[in-house]
Amino acid sequence: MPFRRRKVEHLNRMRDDMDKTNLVVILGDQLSTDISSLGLADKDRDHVLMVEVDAETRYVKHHKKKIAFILSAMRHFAQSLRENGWNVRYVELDDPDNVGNFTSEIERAVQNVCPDQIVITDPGEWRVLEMVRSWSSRFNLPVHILEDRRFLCSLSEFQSWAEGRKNPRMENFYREMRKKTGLLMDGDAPLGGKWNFDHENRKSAKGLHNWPTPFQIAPDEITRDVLELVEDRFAHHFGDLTPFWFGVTPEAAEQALEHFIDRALPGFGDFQDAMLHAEKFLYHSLLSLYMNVGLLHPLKVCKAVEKAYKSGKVPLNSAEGYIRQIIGWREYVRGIYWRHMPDYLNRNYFEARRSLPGFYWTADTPMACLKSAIEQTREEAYAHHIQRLMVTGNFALLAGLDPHEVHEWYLAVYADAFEWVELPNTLGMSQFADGGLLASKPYAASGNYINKMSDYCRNCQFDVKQKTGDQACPFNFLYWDFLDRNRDKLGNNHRLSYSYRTWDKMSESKQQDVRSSAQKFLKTL
Ligand code: FAD
Ligand code: DLZ
Ligand code: SF4
Repeated sequence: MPFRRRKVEHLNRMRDDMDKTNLVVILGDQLSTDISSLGLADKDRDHVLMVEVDAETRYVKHHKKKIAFILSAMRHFAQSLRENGWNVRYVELDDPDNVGNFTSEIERAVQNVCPDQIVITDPGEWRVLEMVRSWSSRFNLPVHILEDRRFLCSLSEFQSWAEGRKNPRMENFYREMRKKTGLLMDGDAPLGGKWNFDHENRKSAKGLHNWPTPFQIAPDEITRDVLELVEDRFAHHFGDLTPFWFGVTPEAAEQALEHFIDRALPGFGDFQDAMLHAEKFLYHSLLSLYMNVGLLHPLKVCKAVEKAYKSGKVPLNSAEGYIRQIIGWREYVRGIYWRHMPDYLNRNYFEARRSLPGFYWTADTPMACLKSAIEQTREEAYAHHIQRLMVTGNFALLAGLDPHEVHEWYLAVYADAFEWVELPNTLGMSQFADGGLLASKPYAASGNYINKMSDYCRNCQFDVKQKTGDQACPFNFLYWDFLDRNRDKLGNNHRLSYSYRTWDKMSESKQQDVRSSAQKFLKTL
C-alpha cells in the first residue's frame, strides 16, 4: 500500500479512537510541543508520561553534563506542559517507586491510569523502538507509533530516494533537499550558481584572535536540583559537571540560535575545518544538542540562516555550508541509520579488534591533538566535527580500534549524541566500518593534515615532520601502516590510488621502518 494512504488510514483510525483515553509517552529527546504524539491528544482526558530512567543513564556511561542536560530539559518541558493544562505524570529519577526502565515504568503507568491505548512518537534508537514494539502484547493494549515530524525528510521518502541507487551519496540527497525545502534556491537553480562551497571552507585559523564565545546561560533552580542529583548519583561517570551553561528550554535554544547567527555564522564557512588548542568552539554553533532533543526545529534554524544571508549579514559559503550540514548530513545520516539497522550496529569492515585505549577516558597521552580534543570533551561534552572526525576518529581508524567500542565512546561523551545520528557518523563516516556505504573513502590522514588545520603540533612531544621512529608523529606511520594492512579491502578504491602509488614507490626498507614503527607504537596502547 502506498505510504501516504497507509498514513491517512492510520490517522483516521486514531481519530476514531479519540474518545479513548491515551497514555502519551514522551521520551527525553522528544521535547517539542508540536511532537506528533501530542498532536491528536486531548488535555482534558489524556495522560502524558515522562520518565527519568536509570537504565537510560547507564546503558552507556553518559557524560555527566549530558545526563544533566537531558534531565533538566525534561523537567522544564514537563513544567511547561503542566502550565499549559496538560495532565503530566512525571517520574523523577530518585522517586522511590521509579523502577528504572522504560517498559516497567509504562507498566506502572498503565496499571495506574488504565488507558485504552498508548501513543508515542518514533524513538530515535532501534533499541528503544524494539522495547516500544513489545508493549502492545505485553500490556494487551493498542500502541500507536507516530512518525517523528521534526525531520525534513520522512523515512519513507528517504527509502524511496535511496532504493535502487547504487551509491546513495549525501551530495545527491542534499540537492534534492535544497529543491524540496527551497532553501538558498533561485527557482530550480542553487543561489550563487553552485550547490556546494565546501572548497572555500578549509582555512586554517592559526594566528587569528577574537573568537566569539558561545551562548551560555546560568542554571536556574530546576537545573541546580538536577546538578545536585547528577553529582550525587553519577560521580563515577566521565566528564566535568560544572560549569554548566547549556540552555534547557526552547526560549534559551532560540537565544542560542540568534547569538550564533550574530556572532559566529559569518566566519563559519571559512573556518569550519580549523582547530585550535585554546579555542574550543571557534565559529561553530553548538546547536546540535538543542535540535536533537527537540528544543529547536532544524527548519527554523535553516530559515534563520538563510534570512541572515539574504539580508547581507553573512556570506554565501557560510550560509550554504551550515544549511548543508543540517538538511544534508543530519537528515542523510538519519535515513542511513533506519535503512540499515539493526545489522548496521555490528558492522566491522576491517575486522578491527583493538580495545579502546584508556586515554580516551583520561586524556593521558603525549599526543597533543588527542589530549586537547579529549580534555575539551571531558570539560564540555562537546568537540566540533573535525576534532571528532580527524583527531579522535582518525586515530581510532588508523590504530584499528574496535568500531563498536569507538561507537559507545562517542555515544557516551557528547551531549548531542543519540544513536540515530551518532552511529552512522562514527561507524560509517569515521571508521568506514560499513565498508563505504556512507563515505566513498576512509577519512584517514597523516599528521600533515592535523598540522595544516590546527596549532596542536607546536606543543607536541612528537615531531610531525618525522615519518618513522620514536620521535615521529604516530599518525604518520600509522597512516601508511593502515593502508598497507588493509590493501585487500582498499586497494581498488580509486580515491586512494595516489596514496597506494606513493606507498609503492617507497623503498622496501622505508616500508619496513613504517611497519615496525607502527607495531612498536601499537604495542604501547
Ligand atoms: P556545527 O559545526 O555548528 O554544525 C551545524 C549543525 O549541522 C550541527 O549542529 C548539526 O546539527 C549538523 N551537523 C553537522 N555535521 C553533521 C553530521 N555529520 N551529521 C549530522 N549532523 C551534522 N552530531 C550529532 O548531532 N550527534 C552526534 O552524536 C554526533 N556524533 C558524531 C560522531 C563522529 C565520529 C563524527 C565525525 C561526527 C558526529 N556528529 C554528531 C556530527 C557533528 O560532529 C556534530 O553535529 C557537530 O560537531 C555538533 O556541533 P555544532 O552544533 O557546533 O555543529
Ligand atoms: C539519553 C537519555 C538519558 C540519559 N536519560 C533519559 C531519561 O531519563 N528518560 C528518557 O526518556 N530518555 C532518556 N535518554 C534518551 C534515551 O536513552 C533514548 O536515546 C531516546 O529515548 C531515543 O529516542
Ligand atoms: Fe598530533 Fe602528531 Fe601533531 Fe602530535 S605531531 S599533535 S600526535 S598530529
